[in-house]
Amino acid sequence: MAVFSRGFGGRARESAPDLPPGQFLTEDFPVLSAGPTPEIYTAEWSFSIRTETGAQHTWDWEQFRALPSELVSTDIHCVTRWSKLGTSWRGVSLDTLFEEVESSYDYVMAHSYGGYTTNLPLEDLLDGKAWIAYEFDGEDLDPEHGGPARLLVPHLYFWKSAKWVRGLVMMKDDEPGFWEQNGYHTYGDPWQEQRYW
Ligand SMILES: Nc1nc2c(c(=O)[nH]1)N[C@H]1C(S)=C(S)[C@@H](COP(=O)(O)O)O[C@H]1N2
Ligand SMILES: [Mo]
Repeated sequence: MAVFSRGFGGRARESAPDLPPGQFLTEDFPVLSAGPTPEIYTAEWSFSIRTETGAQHTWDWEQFRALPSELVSTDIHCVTRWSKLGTSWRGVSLDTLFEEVESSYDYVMAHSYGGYTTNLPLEDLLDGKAWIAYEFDGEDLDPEHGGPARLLVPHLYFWKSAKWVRGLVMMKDDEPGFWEQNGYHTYGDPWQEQRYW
């Protein structure tokens, strides 16, 4: 069998069982943004979850940072074929944030400062699968990587991990976000190679 290596100085899949099909390892941390990095001051930052009743649960930075946080060590997989293994983050579990939220809807649209959106099933945000992350490698999250805080949903392609996230809106039906309207798969499971539709 041919041993191949391509892009990002990566190693081929054979040497890394943690690598989903078609992905290549990278040691650095590429920045992928559809627009400019927004300037967000934590004094003006807030995160909210809005439900079908119009109820809005909002946390300012102080309230958010007072919530229990978790250290998360995880692999991340970008649809442009780079993967990074064993990344380390700190964030607040979506389980913690949803403790206060009552909704019968099954889907979520994540909204970011700057206008980016991405859609997810609610169940992919719960049960220890997703965080609002504010540290990477023990440091405040860089603005380029979504600081002060971003969504982290590592079991799906990384476009689902909305940088500069400012809120979630509950949806009755699945509706496409920014990349999903532009050809990316509605769900985006890297192990199924759900890249595009
Ligand atoms: N707000 C916002 N979030 C975003 C994006 C974006 O353009 N804007 N790009 C997505 C894509 S396609 C990827 S691969 C990751 C990249 O995150 P990184 O720049 O920290 O590597 O962020 C995702 N979240
Ligand atoms: Mo991406």
